[in-house]
Amino acid sequence: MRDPSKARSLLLISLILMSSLALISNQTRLSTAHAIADVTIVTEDFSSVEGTQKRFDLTTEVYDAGTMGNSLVTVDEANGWLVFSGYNEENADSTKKDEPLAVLKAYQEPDGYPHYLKLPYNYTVTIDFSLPFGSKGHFYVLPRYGSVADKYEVVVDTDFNNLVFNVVVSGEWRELKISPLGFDVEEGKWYRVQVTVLWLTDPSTGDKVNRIAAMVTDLSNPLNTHSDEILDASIPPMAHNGLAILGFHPSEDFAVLADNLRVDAQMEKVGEEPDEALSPGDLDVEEM
Ligand SMILES: [Ca+2]
Ligand SMILES: [Ca+2]
Repeated sequence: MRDPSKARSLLLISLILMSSLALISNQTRLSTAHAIADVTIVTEDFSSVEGTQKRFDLTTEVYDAGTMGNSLVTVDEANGWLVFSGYNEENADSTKKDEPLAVLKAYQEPDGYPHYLKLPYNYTVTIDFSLPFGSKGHFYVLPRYGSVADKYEVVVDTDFNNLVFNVVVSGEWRELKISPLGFDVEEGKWYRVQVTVLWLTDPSTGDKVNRIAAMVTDLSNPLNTHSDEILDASIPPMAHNGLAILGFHPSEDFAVLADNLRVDAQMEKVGEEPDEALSPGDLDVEEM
């Protein structure tokens, strides 16, 4: 004999299932119609030396000055952190510094300038940093990176608690903006830096320009957050579009930790980006 309550619950379950499926397919249609989703194109958690070295060039642009301390970027495998360290107390008046830059490279390629990763014109990089107790150091995200002499600098200045934007073109350094954080960067705490880099038309001039927007957030107190941005066209993305990070202090012994790197980009080509020429060899298809 049929159990009517069982039949009713079966009917109910099927109805719920059907309506959920309809909802999911509606949402899929809506999201594809109205927004191009960001895709995560790079992540690194610094849990191993080997993994980090596949992703980062930790040798080519590590500058070591003076006789004291070695400028280094190392991986702390036990904690899963990237560690920038160096010694600049003896170099206070010099322009040569301990400056251990970590440059993103094409995955698993050897170190060296020809292998630096070229990012899309528009992207967002997210990374966390911390000052170990008793240490000094500022944290740098370096978009439109070509070399140490050609780059933007988005800096969290931990001496004066400022967000600073600079640009370096052919070795000529220029300050673009100093923006007070409104809170103190404290040792032993973690901060998240998010930098969005866009190549767009400046409505006031009609010319193409970089919009570089940065947000710094205290991960232990999200009320401590600060954002600012610049417009500048000194380094267009077709000239340089690498990405590097740095922990550094110009006149002190320093140590800075970094973790949880993520780069997100919209997988839609901007008009100016060069077209890739596909050849059959690129498709990895075995010949018949
Ligand atoms: Ca040194
Ligand atoms: Ca980690």
